[in-house]
Amino acid sequence: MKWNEVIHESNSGLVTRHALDWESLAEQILHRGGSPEAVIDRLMELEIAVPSWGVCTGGTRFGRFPGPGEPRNVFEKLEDVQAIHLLTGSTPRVSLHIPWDRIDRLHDLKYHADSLGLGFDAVNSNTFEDQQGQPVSYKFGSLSHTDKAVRDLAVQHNIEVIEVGKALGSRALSIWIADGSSYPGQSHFRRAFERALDSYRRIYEALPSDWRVFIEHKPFEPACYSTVVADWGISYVIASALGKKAACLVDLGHTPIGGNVEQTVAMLIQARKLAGFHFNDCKYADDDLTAGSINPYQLFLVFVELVLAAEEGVPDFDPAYLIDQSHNVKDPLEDLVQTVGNLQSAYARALLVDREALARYQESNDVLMAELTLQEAFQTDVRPLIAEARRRKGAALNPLAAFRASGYRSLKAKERPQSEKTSGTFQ
Ligand SMILES: [Mn+2]
Repeated sequence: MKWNEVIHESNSGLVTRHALDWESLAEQILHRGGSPEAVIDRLMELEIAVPSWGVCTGGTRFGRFPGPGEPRNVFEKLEDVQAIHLLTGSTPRVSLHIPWDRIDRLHDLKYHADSLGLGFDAVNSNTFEDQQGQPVSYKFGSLSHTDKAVRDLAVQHNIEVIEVGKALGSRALSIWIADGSSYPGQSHFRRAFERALDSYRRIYEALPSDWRVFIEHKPFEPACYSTVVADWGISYVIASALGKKAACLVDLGHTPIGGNVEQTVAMLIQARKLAGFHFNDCKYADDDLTAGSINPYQLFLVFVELVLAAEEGVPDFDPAYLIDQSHNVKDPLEDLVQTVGNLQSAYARALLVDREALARYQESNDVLMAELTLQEAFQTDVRPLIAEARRRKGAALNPLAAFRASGYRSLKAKERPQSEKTSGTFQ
């Protein structure tokens, strides 16, 4: 696929209209006392990692309906991530999942990624399902299991994942443990926590000095009654106990309904323990829907906290932006392109907030004007702004239109007959 030609062709039909829209928006921003060029510069720096499992169709508890042309191995997954990157200009790295992406030829994989212009973000371990031939089972937990042999296996797996990441140039390990209990009485909360912390410590010791480890919390699922790392308080306790290389990852679907995610983000920034994000959206539970599809205002408010922290120069503030979604009914690539657009849009709107005015209204307790200051930015149609940022990076003015016009999916449907089980599906 000659993406340069596809993008050029698509952009040439849109650029005249775009120039008018961009000029009008830039004028509007200037009139409000903002700097359109400063916003564009920041927006062009936004980098989001695509999870390798995201380019495949996800599944639900009820079933999975794979689409045509899905990648059959990690090499093909990288091709798809490259397509998203060239169209959106914002996804230069992929986040692998071991064992779903396990291969022996790591050198070849690194070479393949280099040739596609891609790098590797956080590597993900998996101790939530048993692998073939595994000597002991994760059925009743992994890092917190009552049996030391199971804990040893889970620790060893994480160390192996670090080794994979080192060979590929990753600099972070992301751990989600599924440990927990489904019924009251099943687990001794404090002892399970102590065992988990001890396992985390052993993994932490194996971490290279320039690496970080992301501790992800989740209130339920697969365990239904309790999880060992249920909320950001527990993940903060773990990250603090481990040390400077450990921090807390916020998956936007892992806050109970009604929870204030943006405040959690602000508090983790304040504590110097925000590792980054798993972006997605939800309506009822951990739905892993397209980021910004259900609650775009919340996504905007999260980005407002990030913009404020960056502007205030908070020390150690370097959040990783990762997507964690399950694409069940949309084409996974289209969904990811849409997701990146929604993230660019939330970020652009947050950058448009008049921070001086907001601070002034907060100090004088002018509640209405403080809220309106946020809403003025949120209600701005930033589509010309993000299109302009993409255009300047050589990406598509309208990435979804360019993708559909490319014929990529039908080409891949021919190239990738689904004779084998697609690896890396997400439940
Ligand atoms: Mn996640």
